[in-house]
Amino acid sequence: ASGIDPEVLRRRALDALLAARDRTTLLTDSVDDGELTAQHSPLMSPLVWDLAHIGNQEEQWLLRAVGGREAIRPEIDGLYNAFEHSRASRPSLPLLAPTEARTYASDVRGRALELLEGTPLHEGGGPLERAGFAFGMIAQHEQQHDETMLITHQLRAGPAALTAPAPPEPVGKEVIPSEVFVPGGPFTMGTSAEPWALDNERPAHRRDVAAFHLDASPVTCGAYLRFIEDDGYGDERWWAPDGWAMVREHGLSAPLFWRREAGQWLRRRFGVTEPVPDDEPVLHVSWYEADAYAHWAGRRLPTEAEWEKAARHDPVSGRSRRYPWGDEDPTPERANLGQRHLRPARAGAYPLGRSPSGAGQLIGDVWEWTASDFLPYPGFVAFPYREYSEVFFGPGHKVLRGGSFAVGQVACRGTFRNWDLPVRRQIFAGFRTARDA
Ligand code: AVJ
Ligand code: FE
Repeated sequence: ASGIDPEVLRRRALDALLAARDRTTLLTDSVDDGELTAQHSPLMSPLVWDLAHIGNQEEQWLLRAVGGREAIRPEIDGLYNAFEHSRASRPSLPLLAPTEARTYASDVRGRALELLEGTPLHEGGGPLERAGFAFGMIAQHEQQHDETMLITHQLRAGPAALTAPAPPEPVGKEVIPSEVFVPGGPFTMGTSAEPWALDNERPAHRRDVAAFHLDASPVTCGAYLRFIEDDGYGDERWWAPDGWAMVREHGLSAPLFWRREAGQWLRRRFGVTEPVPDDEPVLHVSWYEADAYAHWAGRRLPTEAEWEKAARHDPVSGRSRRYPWGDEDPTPERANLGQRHLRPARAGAYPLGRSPSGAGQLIGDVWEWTASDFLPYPGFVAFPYREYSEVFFGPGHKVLRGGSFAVGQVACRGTFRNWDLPVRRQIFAGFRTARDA
């Protein structure tokens, strides 16, 4: 039981669905039809696939599963099933054309909003309806694809299609400590109360975590440059064997989108080339690069449990918060989320977002690689479909925490778990490091 008034949840679902659709529209209207159907990278779907897939998931879970409606276009389900076709193969499928995809997604949305208005969300309902779970899940799904589409925008060649104001600067002359101390002892990990928490965040359970130190901010580009300049990419000692193989095979020498020209490090960011900023969290590094940097620095990546304890545990009350700053939802003063800015804020920004341990920028800015494999919590139950989380559990995927500037706030919280392959670099991922106390 979430204890939240169903009418509040209905309003929240509406706001989250509308916010997601505003962003989806911008991401798909800011390039021409040729770019919507093109493949900008074999790692990504054409943008027009994401658009119709968003509509198709919404149709399946809201209109059909919750509403009991007939399929609008049953013949397209297979095209938009992520497990039937690899991303690389999607451009050659008979996909809906841009105009059809837009019409389909907005047709589904119109009916879904009617359904939201008419569906009882109280405790006595079924598991999809209760507390508006299916509506919250679908809003999260669209916001996750908005992040995926922003990755496609970052990978596309050509001049900028999107712009955004700079994120806030760190305030005053406050010197942030380089690391914070988190005392040892048990804490509550995961959640059984958050109404729209996804299956992999459940259930709440106790975890014992030994005392450790954690970087107060994500590792910056400037710090990462010292690793590069110390021949970090050329020194096998720092690398996991598969990471070293990746470095050799692809000749890696810096984060994705960086290059060195006339003695200066530059990066390409949404169609603009600019100097690498020293004190901004580093982005576009794989798990292997994060892990190698940590070893070079004489440190290690935090485990997922350490990350969550530093972010949520309140030593005064002994309970775990929804967010580092407390239980209140994110605001623009607390975290860099939702594509308001198209880059992370400098280390030390968002003082109002800090955790009781004193760590900053845990939520928003950059996804943070952890040392941990993506595994189920004790008592995990797949819901509502095995393909959301369960099929990805295992040593192949590493957990990322905290969300990036690109993810919407409904899909980001202290318990939210993301995962990816350790070789992936196109995602908006950075990291921070830890050490035993
Ligand atoms: C949780 C971000 C890994 O993008 O593959 C979207 C989210 N799942 N559609 C992904 C998701 C189904 C997922 N991640
Ligand atoms: Fe999806």
